[in-house]
Amino acid sequence: MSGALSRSPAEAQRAALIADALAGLSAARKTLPCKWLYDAEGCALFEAITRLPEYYPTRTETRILRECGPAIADAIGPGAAVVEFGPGDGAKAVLLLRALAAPAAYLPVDIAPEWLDAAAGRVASAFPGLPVRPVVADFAQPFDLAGRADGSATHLGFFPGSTIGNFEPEEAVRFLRRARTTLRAGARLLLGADLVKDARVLEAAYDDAAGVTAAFDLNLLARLNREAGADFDLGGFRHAAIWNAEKERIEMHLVSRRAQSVRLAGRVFRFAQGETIHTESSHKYRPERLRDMAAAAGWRAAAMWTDPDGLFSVWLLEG
Ligand code: AVI
Repeated sequence: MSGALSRSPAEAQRAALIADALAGLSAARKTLPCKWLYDAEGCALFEAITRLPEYYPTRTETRILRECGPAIADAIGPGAAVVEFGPGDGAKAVLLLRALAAPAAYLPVDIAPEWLDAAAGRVASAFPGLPVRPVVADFAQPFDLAGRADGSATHLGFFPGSTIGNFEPEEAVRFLRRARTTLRAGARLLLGADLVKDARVLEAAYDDAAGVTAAFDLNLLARLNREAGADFDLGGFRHAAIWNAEKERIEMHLVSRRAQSVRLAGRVFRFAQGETIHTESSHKYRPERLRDMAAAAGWRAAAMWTDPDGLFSVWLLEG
């Protein structure tokens, strides 16, 4: 058997992290994929971010789901099987399922079994008797609901949190197109998307006064030290959140405080003072752009709900 085939999931994950780091740090503009921000420490820091005063998306979307719940439920109707892409701790699913009339089932989809267990457990205890069928899959890649699908119910995809904003726009369209195929005929999708707003509000949301987002970003270097044997000096980098007005996205960067070299997997990477590693993009959308993206993926925007300040949007798309 070859080495690759006999790898444990943890070894395969470490190899993928190293491969991505070597590719990203070799690029003319250094970058690291944002999915690597979420190890156990990163997930805990992200949970803390969602409670920060500056980070408005989570509490605003929660408010929309709560206050517009009856209108959302009316638009969706009874008997939908809810398929949630990346359920986190299942808290938003509980809100949605509570609003909906007679949901048929709950199918959380995630690559990480620990997230699935948390979401499935929370929903199962809030709704005894509701069929809960976790699906282990990477929802950023094509997958099939297969045996988990509910033959009699129509599927309602649920993709809250503006996670769609972490995709490049072309990737977002590909995701939306695949979701239509996965959810099958008659599908609908309830999608949370953050809206374009004042750059100062956005930069504060991604560079909070308590430094939690900075710790979340810098944890990526700590992770590379822990898991990839790199020798990043964490004190040699600082976090920055920059509004890119042309691309309408907040970018997180780790900025090198001085000229320095870092070793990783036998390679040496040189940083000039002020050079950055781009670690995440969080795209913000104008309603018309989101509607066009949905249409490019074959969806029709049936309804949109927002908060009184127009910070965040929740969309019902029909296939
Ligand atoms: C997960 N995702 C939607 C968050 C966002 O707002 O783009 C990740 C995040 N990064 C920094 N703060 C929050």
